[in-house]
Amino acid sequence: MQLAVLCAVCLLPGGLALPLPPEAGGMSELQWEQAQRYLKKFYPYDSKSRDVNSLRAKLKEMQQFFHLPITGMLSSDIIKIIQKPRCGVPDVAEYSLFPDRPKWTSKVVTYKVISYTRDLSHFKVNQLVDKAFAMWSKEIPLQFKRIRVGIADIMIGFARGAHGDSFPFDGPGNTLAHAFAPGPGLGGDAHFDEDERWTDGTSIGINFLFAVTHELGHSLGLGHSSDPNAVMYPTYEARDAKDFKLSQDDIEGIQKLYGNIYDFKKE
Ligand SMILES: [Ca+2]
Ligand SMILES: [Zn+2]
Ligand SMILES: [Zn+2]
Repeated sequence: MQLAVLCAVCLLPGGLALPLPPEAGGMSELQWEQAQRYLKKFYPYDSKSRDVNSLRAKLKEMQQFFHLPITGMLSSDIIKIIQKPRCGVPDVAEYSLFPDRPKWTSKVVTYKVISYTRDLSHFKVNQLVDKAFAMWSKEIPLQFKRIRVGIADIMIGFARGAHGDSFPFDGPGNTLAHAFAPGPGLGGDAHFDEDERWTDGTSIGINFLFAVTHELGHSLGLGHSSDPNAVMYPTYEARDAKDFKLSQDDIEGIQKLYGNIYDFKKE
């Protein structure tokens, strides 16, 4: 599938206090272990540069993504990023490895909400999902249609822990959601961690509109953006709900895949 292959958790032999490698940058053992797990999960592809030290290469990739000095060593800046809640999709999209970036080829793409959160009413979830789709469809010649029965291209749902796709959620915090790039089966589907506290912006928690707009970007074929203003930025930051909209970077990305809606209308 288009989502990353998650690696098994890497554990050091218990009780054996190994000296930390220079890449640990003088951080604590706990932080170094946290960083290793994070790098393996969100930077899963081994770089072509046969760097024997793949963790150093991954650290460099991460530093490049987040516009940090590229040292290949752990730093407090990285620790700060690691501790933020975020999307479960890696920062190096798998599709960028293939010449054919997956996208929907039909003009109408169907979607369906298959399970709900206890935190918001069904009505509210449906309304916010519609709103998120509208934000994307405004920019591209693609229509989205909600269906109530049968299998939709994009199946949207909430689940906790293991939920049938080999990318189990991790309890409150950390990974908030993930989605699959366009394709059959799981392709296009978007999953939200029911162990988060979801909100429509009227209370404390993770703003569902922000999260679903981001995940639908993946469902349409976008990877993560390193532009902090982009909806497709990988970490979650509470934003002003009133001004929430796609950034220029998101719009350019999605139009690169599907073209501009105005060009389409002229035809
Ligand atoms: Ca979580
Ligand atoms: Zn994401
Ligand atoms: Zn899932």
